[in-house]
Amino acid sequence: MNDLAKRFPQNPLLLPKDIAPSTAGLQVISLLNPGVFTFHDKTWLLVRVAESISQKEGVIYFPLLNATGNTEIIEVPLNDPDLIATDARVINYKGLDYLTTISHLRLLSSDDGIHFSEDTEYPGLFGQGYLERFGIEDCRVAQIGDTYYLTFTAVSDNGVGVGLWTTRDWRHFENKGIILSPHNKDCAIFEEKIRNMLYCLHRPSSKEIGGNYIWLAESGDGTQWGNHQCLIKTRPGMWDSARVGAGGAPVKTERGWLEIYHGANEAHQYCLGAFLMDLENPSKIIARTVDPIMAPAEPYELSGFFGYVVFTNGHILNGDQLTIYYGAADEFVCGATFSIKEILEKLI
Ligand code: MAN
Repeated sequence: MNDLAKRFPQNPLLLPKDIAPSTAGLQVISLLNPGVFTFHDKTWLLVRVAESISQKEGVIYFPLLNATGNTEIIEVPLNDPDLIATDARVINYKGLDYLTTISHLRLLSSDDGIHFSEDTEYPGLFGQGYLERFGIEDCRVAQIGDTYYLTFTAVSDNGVGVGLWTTRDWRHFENKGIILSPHNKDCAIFEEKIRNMLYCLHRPSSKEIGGNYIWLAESGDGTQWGNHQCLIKTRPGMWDSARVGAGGAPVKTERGWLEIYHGANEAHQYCLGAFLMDLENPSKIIARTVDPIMAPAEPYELSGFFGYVVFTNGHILNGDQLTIYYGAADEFVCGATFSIKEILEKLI
């Protein structure tokens, strides 16, 4: 492979058929973009499970949580003139946007980092209330002391924002509500305070002036975020020309905070790159990779629910080795390792 990632030979590690649907009648369409953490000496994945019902010819379904918290499936004929269905992920019906799947998060653990399984003592996490009617997605997990911060994408007809839950034991959760209002996603909290403040990367989007850029914010308590600064922009004509967004928690290195991020071009092709922030002042960018450090290449990355995608939002650090877990083609969960040294060599 012509990039820096050493993919696991066992890839894909998890396929949709490996996970049981959350409710009878639903079907798991894809498994993707896991949050990653260690707990009780095991590696854990908080996997995004996207569900719908089996596709039927001539119609399209869109699932959502109704007022009683149950999943309801709306069915629209494909030839309905009010339907725009050109993207496998999102549709527009009668002028409003919907998702074609609804996501929740499932906990899986492993002793070897390769074979993952569920434990009934740790049930899945589901969207709650009207701000999560279209599901919760792409959760980053940051551990600070003995508290885990879960920042995820909360989707509803009101918009796409960032929700926060905290936990210490993965059985009891505190729901802190929406911490970054729409349109915002890809929120990764630094796992260490800097000058007694918490920091996060996040990705607000602006439809008119501006774009899909990575921002930095700081907070005293993890719920109220301020002092927002714009850090990383899209680059015209390059692989990250249309959108950029943070991956997992920044990694502390002797040269600075290292962040693996995703970038996509106008054709919605997702690759990974890296940038480096100053250790004392993370709003200062020291360097950014020119070429992707990982680009879709394997069959399971090139074709699936939404092909030509590698997307990570979690990793495990062990000395120089960074093991990322990633969503491939928006359908499978995979693993790969990087050498931190090799990434830093590209950051000059
Ligand atoms: C984009 C994609 C989808 C996701 C929606 C809402 O369209 O990332 O996978 O479901 O945004 O977050």
